[in-house]
Amino acid sequence: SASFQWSDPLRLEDSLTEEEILVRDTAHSYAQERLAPRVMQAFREEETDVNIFRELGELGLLGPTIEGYGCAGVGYVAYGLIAREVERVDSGFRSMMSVQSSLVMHPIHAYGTEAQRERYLPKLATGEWIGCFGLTEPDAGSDPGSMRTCARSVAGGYRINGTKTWISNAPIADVFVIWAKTDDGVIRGFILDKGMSGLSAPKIEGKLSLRASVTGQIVMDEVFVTEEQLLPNVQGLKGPFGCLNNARFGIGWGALGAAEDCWYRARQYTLDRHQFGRPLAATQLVQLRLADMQTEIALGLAACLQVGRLKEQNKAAPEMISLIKRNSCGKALDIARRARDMLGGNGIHEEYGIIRHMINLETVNTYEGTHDVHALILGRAQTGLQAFS
Ligand code: TGC
Ligand code: FAD
Repeated sequence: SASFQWSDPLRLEDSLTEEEILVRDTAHSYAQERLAPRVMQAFREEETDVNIFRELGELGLLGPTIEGYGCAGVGYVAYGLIAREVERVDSGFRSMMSVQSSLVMHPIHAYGTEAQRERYLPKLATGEWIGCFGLTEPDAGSDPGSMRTCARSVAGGYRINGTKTWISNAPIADVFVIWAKTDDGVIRGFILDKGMSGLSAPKIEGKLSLRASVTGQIVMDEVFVTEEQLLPNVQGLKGPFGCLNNARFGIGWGALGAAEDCWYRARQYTLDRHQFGRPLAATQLVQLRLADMQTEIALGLAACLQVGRLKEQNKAAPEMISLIKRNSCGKALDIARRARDMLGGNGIHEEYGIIRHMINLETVNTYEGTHDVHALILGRAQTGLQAFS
């Protein structure tokens, strides 16, 4: 007869292939055995351990959906499962990974020349090189089309000027995929290498969220690049948005991994903690909250799986990805706040992890398109009316 498992109420497991389960288990073991013991220190001290890229690379977890160039060539559901396992430990670790895979390796693979692919992808796949993605600017966040960074045509190539801000991995990056307007005002992608004259990536200090993942600016002062550094096969905003489609998809899965960690911890804590002579979990209010968490996570994951399967058939529209990114982030943030409350005073202590997830999820709900921007994308798609401007 049909059985019910509280932690997998809709039997997601039964919808996964053997390969996906293997990838998921690899990511789970790595995250729990190697990342979890490091996370408290990384968050408290704002330490970004570059070895994490190498470790992820060794396990084939970087750029995993790419075929060849040292990459694993698995499907998008497997990619989502990796994000979920890594973010179960910390959103910052998932951020480091998803920028490398979706925002750096993907555009080089999708829009680059064969020479660019061969030069960059193998070293990014092993984690020997670290990548970052520069779209956001001080005056262009939700509206990247208003970017000011420009690539002026000069003899033998381009001179790039501008400042990108809030860039994950930038201070430790070897490879910078940046977006700039050429003389005709069209947005184009360029690959910059660390050490180029006029290129710097100062760290942004004072971040109280996502502290395990370093964030910086990319300052470009007359940086000269040759034509070989231009990504030739895309023009316009669909270049960066094509990358964001993959990264946002991964965040849809990842945020729910963080939510699951909060839920499991709240469940265990309320089973163990007695007040008024009985476990907190024996109270109706606590059971209501646990049921709400379980329901939102199960429904959210089912939606991610559905979009993942469509993505594997090339049938995932960007709006579907907006729907899961927005839903997962918003719900995960609510779950983290609720779980924090259920642990009482202990809920604010680093030992229990929940407040860290909660603070991290504030960023996750904002980057890659804010919760409200994704609502506007969905609103436009159902009304035909553009509400951004
Ligand atoms: P809009 O008119 O909608 O579109 C302009 C052109 O782009 C195309 N396009 C897409 N193509 C592929 N996939 C998508 N998702 C696309 N969305 C739009 C569109 O077809 C059009 O093409 P064409 O050929 O007709 O020109 O553009 P808009 O200027 O009105 O945009 C509005 C809006 C709000 C949808 C968009 O700008 C937006 O999504 N804003 C949010 C910005 C954002 O997500 N930034 C993310 C920065 S990267 C980051 O946060 C990384 S953190 C990662 C980590 O650390 O883990
Ligand atoms: P704004 O666009 O100024 O938005 C502020 C508020 O206004 C939001 O609530 C927003 O929803 C709302 N708003 C904006 N427009 C509208 C509208 N038309 N109608 C109604 N409300 C609106 N970017 C990169 O390019 N690469 C990275 O690697 C990267 N990493 C990041 C890491 C961190 C830790 C953070 C915090 C951000 C990162 N970002 C990165 C930037 C991120 O994508 C932006 O912060 C995000 O897109 C929002 O832009 P903004 O911060 O300028 O906010």
